[in-house]
Amino acid sequence: MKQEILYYLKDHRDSFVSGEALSDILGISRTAVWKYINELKNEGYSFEASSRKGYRLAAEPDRTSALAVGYRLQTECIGCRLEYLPVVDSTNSYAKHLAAQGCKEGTVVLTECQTAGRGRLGRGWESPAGMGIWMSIVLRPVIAPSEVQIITLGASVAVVDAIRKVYGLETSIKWPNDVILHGKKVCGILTEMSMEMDRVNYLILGVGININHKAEDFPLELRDKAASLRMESGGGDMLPRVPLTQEVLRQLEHQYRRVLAAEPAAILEDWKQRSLTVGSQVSFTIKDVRYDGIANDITEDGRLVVQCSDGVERKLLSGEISVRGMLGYV
Ligand code: BT5
Repeated sequence: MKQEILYYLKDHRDSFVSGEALSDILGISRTAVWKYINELKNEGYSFEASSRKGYRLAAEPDRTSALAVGYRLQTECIGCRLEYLPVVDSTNSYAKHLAAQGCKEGTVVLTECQTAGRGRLGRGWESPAGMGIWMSIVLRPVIAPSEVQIITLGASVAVVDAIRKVYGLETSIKWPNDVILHGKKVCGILTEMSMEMDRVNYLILGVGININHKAEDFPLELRDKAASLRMESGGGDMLPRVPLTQEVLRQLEHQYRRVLAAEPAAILEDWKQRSLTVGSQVSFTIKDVRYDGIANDITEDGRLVVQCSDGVERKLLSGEISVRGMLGYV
């Protein structure tokens, strides 16, 4: 009911709505209306209130709560259930727990702050309170485990497109799926799966986007390679996180539909267009031997195809090797 009150006031934010009207429309008592309004106030919403005219929504907190993100989200699958936790160890771990209990496909776990955010290969992910979007999505695609990589590639395309649409910033993808702005990492994606023999049980797609950090909000050792979208767009006002969260979910739904419709070529094409790595000179090391070459393609299973200077074409699997661009962090 709290949600209905909030959404009604959001839909009518240009006018006052009386407590009586709200109680009639929603079929609850005026005391109940007052109680929910107070709950919303405690969550950071503020209202203009007049005993004659009623309530008008004055300001909303920039919090990636289920209430805020769910408003006019207009997706069918991704975001059908939104779970919001003010603090959590890792949204991926929490989502895994929900998935193992059988939650619906498209369930999204959102938080303000992760105390043990995770990167790939046991690495950590800095996720300070209120600075970014830290969320995980539960998917149950009917595909083989070997096909899962295309979902991660599609997710990085979704993030780039959402950032462009909401903030007008042009980010790029560094193989396999880091999102980069001006040479610094602004987003990382962690896909984890539970599988049985030849089918995927569930997949957890974890997305971390740095939005409002200042340089000093990053640990020293990350400052030369990590940044937030605000820092890289002039460091002005805080960027609102809710519209971007919503747009990422919409774009993810679009990409996920393409996966289910077996359109990997379209996703790969989009990925390549947004990629900094394909077309670049790269170097990598296998068993202490360094190789140089030009990255010229990506395969459906996410391998980077490199034409090496020794004349051999090598297909690199992410997770095994780290590729460095010759010109900084690309
Ligand atoms: C990633 O790993 O880039 C995947 C990050 C996924 C984070 C999301 S947040 C929601 C969900 N829940 C989770 O627990 N995780 C997911 P990787 O490529 O391994 O990058 C990790 C490395 O990036 C670290 O070792 C640091 O060097 C660096 N790093 C850590 N925090 C960072 C940040 N906030 N921004 C940029 N770089 C960071």
